[in-house]
Amino acid sequence: MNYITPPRYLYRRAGRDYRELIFFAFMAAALFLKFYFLEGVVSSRVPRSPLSMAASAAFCIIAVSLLSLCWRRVRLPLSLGADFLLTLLVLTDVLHMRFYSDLFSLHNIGLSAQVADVSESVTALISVKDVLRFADIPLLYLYYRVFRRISVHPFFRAVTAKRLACTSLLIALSAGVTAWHIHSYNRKIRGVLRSMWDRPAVCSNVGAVTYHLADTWNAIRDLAGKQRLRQSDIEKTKERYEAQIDSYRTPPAGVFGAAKGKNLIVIQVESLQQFAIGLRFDGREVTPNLNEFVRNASFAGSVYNQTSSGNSSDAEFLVNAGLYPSAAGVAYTRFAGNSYDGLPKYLREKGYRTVAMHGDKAGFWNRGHMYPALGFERFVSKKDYQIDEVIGMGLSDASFFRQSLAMLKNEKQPFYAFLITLSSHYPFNWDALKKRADFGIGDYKDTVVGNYMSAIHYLDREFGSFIAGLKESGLYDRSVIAVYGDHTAIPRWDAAALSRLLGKDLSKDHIWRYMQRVPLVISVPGVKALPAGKKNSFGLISLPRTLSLLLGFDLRRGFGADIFDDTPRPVIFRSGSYIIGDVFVMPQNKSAVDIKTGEEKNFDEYGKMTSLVEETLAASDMILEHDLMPRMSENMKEAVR
Ligand code: GP9
Ligand code: MN
Repeated sequence: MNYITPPRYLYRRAGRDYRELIFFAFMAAALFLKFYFLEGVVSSRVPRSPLSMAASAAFCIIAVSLLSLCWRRVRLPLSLGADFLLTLLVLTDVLHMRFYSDLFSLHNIGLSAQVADVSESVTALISVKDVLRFADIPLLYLYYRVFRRISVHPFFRAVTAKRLACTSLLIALSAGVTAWHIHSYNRKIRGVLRSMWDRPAVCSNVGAVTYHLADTWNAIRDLAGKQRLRQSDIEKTKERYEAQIDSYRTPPAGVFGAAKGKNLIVIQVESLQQFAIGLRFDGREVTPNLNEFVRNASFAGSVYNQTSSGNSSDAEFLVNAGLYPSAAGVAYTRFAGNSYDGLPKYLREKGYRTVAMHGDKAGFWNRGHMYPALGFERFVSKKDYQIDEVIGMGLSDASFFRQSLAMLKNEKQPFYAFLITLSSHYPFNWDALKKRADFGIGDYKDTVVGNYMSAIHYLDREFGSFIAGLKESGLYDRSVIAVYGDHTAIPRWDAAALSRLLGKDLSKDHIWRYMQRVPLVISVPGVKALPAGKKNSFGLISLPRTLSLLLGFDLRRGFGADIFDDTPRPVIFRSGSYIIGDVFVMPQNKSAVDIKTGEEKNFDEYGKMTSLVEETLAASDMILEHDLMPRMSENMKEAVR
């Protein structure tokens, strides 16, 4: 083969040979551009931080520098191979963004097939432009072939001490800058790289490469932390699980099948805390529509917030999987590959159409992968709604309720519709929200508590329209409607403002703890009052069984007993503390206190209950970690008919 000899000035200056340097500089630039454009695709959905580019540039420099220090003979194949693999990663992300509006995660490997509306094959997704992302690889190879022959010196040179020192310095500098950036981001939003609540947002802040490094680190941690599963573990887990199921009671008269054949509409309201219900400000009701819903409801009470670092997704998980949040990381992002046996799957088996609706991206909290795993047939997410009004993180509640109602009217019945609202999200001061909702908060203007009142007042107004629409369409009388808050809203550092608003001192621990409740309101057509337990406290984990009993199904799955069961049972929190009746027990501090009066109780009396709580959390964790749900549900017969 005849090569054209390139002019020397292209690769030699002042007696120095720059062929190799040009090779690696070109490779680094090409890689950087690939990540740069990928981050461009991602940031069409979330704002991009300029530092994300710096992080990706630093990574490209590090990767290429390391390759340039490898043994000469393997430098070329290693470099081209690494380029190919990184390009493949970029392409995988681009395809994921196209379909899921989300980035690829190691935790989701093999889950793509679960998403019902992804029917096209991967090849149909790829365009010619995508293949061009690999173009630098043959170009680099060609460059090497052409330039290697034109000098008696080898193309790839030996690593001298000077070169080693310069490259190491470059690596150290790049690594230092990246590490500092990642550290400050992780500090600003605590634990974000572990929980990965919004992968595109993480990517847009720390860069695509850093996102993948964090994702890989999480996967390694999870794998390394996974204990070997022994037969005795399975037996212990099964024993606890079955004991829990066996402890379920036959509900009191008037509960089982009170809403037989009806639809189920569950509305998870963002940050709806118990104190907001019935709250008046300046003589005006903050939530007039919710208050009316409460007045007409068959059950209106409160349950304790049991969520952990998964926030909204943990609330959904408690209600739909009947399991506790994950001990480490977030169940939704770590365990979407598991089999679940909760409410949606169960109702689907019973002939219900199961639909989840939420006006945010399908990738947020990994919902796009998690919902099919939980048994939802359809997920209506941001891409399915007409985005005609945005508040904060996604579609406004007004538009969300309006469009969801229109869809539900056409849904096959009976259905289970799970609706998650969004606009009343912390910090409650979205500009668009302020424009849409001016509650007149007086001297609470610009405070968290004041903004919260406005946000919840706005939610309440749109909730009212939704209920009116349900009534008009006849769906109200054909549906059980359950409304609850996903978790609390006001952080403890703002307790003083809340104290002022409510006119009571919230500074004591037990009183603050008692405030950590969210409302639970259930409307059953034609039922005035449900005989719910009065002595016991409950958590969101009680919902699956509660709702199934009303629909006439004896769901014997998950760790939550129903709210009609008044036998003393603990409301278990992820930390290992729990509430039994009105006593809050903190085994970590060996303390027990009456949550209503503040009276200290004798902790030693709670030894047995504490062991039960430990065993229950351990069983729930074991089920999650080792995907044991299918083995738990064997032989679970329905007792109530
Ligand atoms: C976004 C929303 C997140 O989809 O559900 O809420 P959060 O988990 O941050 O409370
Ligand atoms: Mn939430």
